[in-house]
Amino acid sequence: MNIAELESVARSLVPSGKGILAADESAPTIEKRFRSIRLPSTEENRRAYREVLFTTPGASDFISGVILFDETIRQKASDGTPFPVLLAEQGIVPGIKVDEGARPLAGFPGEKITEGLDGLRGRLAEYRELGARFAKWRAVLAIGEGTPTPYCLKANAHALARYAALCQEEGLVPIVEPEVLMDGSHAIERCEEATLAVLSLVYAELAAHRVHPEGTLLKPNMVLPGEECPRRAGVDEVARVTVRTLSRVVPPAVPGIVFLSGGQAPAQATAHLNAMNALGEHPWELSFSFGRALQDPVLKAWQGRPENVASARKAYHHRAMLNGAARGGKYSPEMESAS
Ligand code: 5MM
Repeated sequence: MNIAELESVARSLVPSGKGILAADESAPTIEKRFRSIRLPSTEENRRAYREVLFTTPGASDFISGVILFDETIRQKASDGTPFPVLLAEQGIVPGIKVDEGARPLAGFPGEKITEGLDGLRGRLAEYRELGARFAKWRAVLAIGEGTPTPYCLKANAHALARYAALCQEEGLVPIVEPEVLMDGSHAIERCEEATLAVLSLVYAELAAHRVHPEGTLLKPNMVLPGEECPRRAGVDEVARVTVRTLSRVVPPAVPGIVFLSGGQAPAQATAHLNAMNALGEHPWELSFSFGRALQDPVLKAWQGRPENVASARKAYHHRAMLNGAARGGKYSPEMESAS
């Protein structure tokens, strides 16, 4: 394991003013996204869409890395350049989603365990050959009656740590993503409790698996009330509670925390990130690894039509720029309408 390289790649993913684009939608997820613009999910449409994102001029001013899916890391731009090469040429670090999805956890109705550990060592070696320098594995925790159970938390924390140790052995920086979902009517306090519980277990397991914290990144949910909770939380409350939760469990040795957006509206996710950074200095960089919050406006603008590529690129660049500003607490909602 080359510790110096792992640390340097991890730090290069969280420089000031930049964050990560999560473009690692698996086949069912991209199909769902394309359905919203009535576009069939063919291999060529998926390739063309990713090409729009990866060839946006100036995106590298705000984007440090891109998470790819297995199909995407093997695809090429129209001029024949492999996507990982195209990104690396712009100074954007290519990454790869290596989990194989969350499936029902046997014996625990309504709960899920993320699969993909079998054969992972070999897949990681291949992804490194293809140009990936970091990886991502997502665990999904739902808040419900009696859930998440301690067993579900432990099983997912264990899998995340086994994945992270294998990544570091293969020279890939693991992004560790335990996502407490926003679905439901729970109060923000329950999200805080569940987030604290999962992160405590994740860091205990990472230490037990001898994972080197300086060569990792954390991708957590922000602490939010459930989507259907009648008591909404203000931007400042979300920022304060999220930072408080993280400061209780995430070691300062971790270089960066790159939030997922989890279904928040794009401007809301940006405002929350901004408010956290505006609170002052933190032990870790607070950044983004957004999927929907970066891409929703792009898909709407693109609609699968070549004549819309310029406006799709504009939408992506704008969203990336706003999140880049939020990295330093310099975003304001008025910037949304400025082009
Ligand atoms: C981009 O979506 C990713 C892939 O999801 P599936 O494995 O379900 O297809 C997803 O892991 C994403 O990286 C995170 O959930 C963050 O995305 P959001 O949209 O929540 O920011």
